[in-house]
Amino acid sequence: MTRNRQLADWVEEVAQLTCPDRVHWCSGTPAEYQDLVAGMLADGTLIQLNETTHPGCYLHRSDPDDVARVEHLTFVCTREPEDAGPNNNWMDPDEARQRMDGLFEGCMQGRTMYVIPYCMGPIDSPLARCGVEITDSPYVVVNMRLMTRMGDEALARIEREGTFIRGLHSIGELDPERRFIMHFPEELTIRSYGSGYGGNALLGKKCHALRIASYQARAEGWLAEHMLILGVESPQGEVVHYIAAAFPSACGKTNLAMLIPPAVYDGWKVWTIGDDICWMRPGEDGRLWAINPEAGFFGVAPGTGQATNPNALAMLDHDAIFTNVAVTQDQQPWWEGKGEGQPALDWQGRPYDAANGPAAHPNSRFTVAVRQCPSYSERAEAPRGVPLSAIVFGGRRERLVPLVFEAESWAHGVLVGSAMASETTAAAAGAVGVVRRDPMAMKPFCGYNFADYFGHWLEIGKTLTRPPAIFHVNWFRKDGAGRFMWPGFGENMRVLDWIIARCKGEVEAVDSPIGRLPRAADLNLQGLDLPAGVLEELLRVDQAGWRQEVGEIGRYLDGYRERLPEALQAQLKRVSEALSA
Ligand code: GTP
Ligand code: SPV
Ligand code: MN
Repeated sequence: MTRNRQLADWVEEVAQLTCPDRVHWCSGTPAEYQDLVAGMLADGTLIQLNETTHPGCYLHRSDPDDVARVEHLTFVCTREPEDAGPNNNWMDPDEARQRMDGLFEGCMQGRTMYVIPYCMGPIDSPLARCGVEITDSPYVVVNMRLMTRMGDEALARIEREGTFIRGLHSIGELDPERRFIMHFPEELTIRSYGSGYGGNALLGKKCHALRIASYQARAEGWLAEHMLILGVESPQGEVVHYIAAAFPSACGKTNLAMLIPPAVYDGWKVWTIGDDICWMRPGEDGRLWAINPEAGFFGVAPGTGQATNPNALAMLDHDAIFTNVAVTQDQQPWWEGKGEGQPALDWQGRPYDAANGPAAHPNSRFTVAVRQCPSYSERAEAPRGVPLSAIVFGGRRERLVPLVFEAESWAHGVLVGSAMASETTAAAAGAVGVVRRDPMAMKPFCGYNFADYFGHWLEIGKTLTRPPAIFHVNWFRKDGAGRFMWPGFGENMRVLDWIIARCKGEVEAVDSPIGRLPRAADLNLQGLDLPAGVLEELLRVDQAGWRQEVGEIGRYLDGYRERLPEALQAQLKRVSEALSA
């Protein structure tokens, strides 16, 4: 229970609507977690994994029709459709509320209603924000405990501050025909019905920390972004350089955040601050300061192996929840790319048969507390955050886009971010591998009109006297045979090295119409066997290809019409003219 009147009244109101058998206020204690786990083991919601190799680890198999975010069922409900923008699905807030009331009516009969107070960000950080999620899913509760600072401490902060985001969730019937993820940014509320999966159901993550937070951030002068945060420490023991990077879903944030440098970088260390979401605010010193609002990882399992992300593997052998992975004969979790073991049962619990497709669902995930990551940095707990040296944008682009280039200015960097495109992945329901525009990796996550969002980015830049430099990377170029041309993963350290050298003013760069590229000799390729000509190709600016690309970017941005900031149009014109010269 609580002494905050608004919260008490809202919980009462929701209970009246949804008619649960019981109401449980979550304390966030280990004992509560264990009780919930025991209940879910008993009713089959969770399956115990091998207690010798994976103590405290459980498997959840979701409904086969509920395995990813559903962008076509996700809405931003502002009074004016233009405030949600062409980048969002829009519904009139009154209509949306009525529809959701209809779905939620009596939906928790026979179930327990859990009230989850949570804090996004270090509990004593001025940049942190609180929310309360009401849900009928104990699986959501245990995930929220790993993913956020959840329970009594968060409730105490809510009672001190008096403000919180309201999120109401029910798994409903898990029927895709009765599924909606609704956001009401003007009322700071979220309503999600009919899915128990990831960003649809763990409302602190995409719904609160991105869609609602981006809307709040605009009003309050900060940014809520789909970015990892890492720190790079060199053997010289100078300051740690912090970098935030935005890549679309399943495009490499978790992997980059936990990078282990290759052998030639002896003595270098990459620290993990966050792997998915970054809240950043201009500091009094004119720099941009960032926090990770999350306390856990909800990471893509497939592709996580000893050769790609050993830090992730190391944190997954105890106290983790796996969703939709396969299991081995001896009940160990398994997925494609793990590099050891064999699947016995697939993600649906069927005996593994290659004819049924991959053993683990391509969007199967692990949930684990950040503190279990070997590269996790204590600086992630700093209330004021970490100062950023660089911001990096990137996507999956088989062709055209070079390995790395640098924007000439903050405003040009905003164009580079707004012009991002990437091949779609299994993180959202729908076709995979289709190139789509995904500005700043926020297409599914911006809670307002992208035109206003680009304008807000430009405004933030004006307040920074020491802005981070902005870069674009692409780890995903392919050759004629469909093989990745760049080895990626730990080897991406070589690109980070160049980025930091640029930030420190230690190396020159080559100007091009799209931005500044490395001189081939400035990328450290020692110990790397790149076939002849590959580096040249990765650093080449294909003028004709880019003229076409910039034409497409122009047509995309034209969709935002007169709301599009003039400064962005001017940047586009400048690049377009340079390409035609
Ligand atoms: P979300 O959690 O959905 O936001 O994804 P993410 O951006 O954190 O992506 P993640 O790091 O989980 O990577 C997704 C997939 O891309 C995995 O299968 C990785 O193995 C693969 N991947 C990550 N980094 C690289 C890279 O540098 N090169 C290549 N070729 N693949 C990569
Ligand atoms: C993403 O899709 O970007 C994720 C996974 O991080 S989910 O939490 O499901 O949104
Ligand atoms: Mn993500």
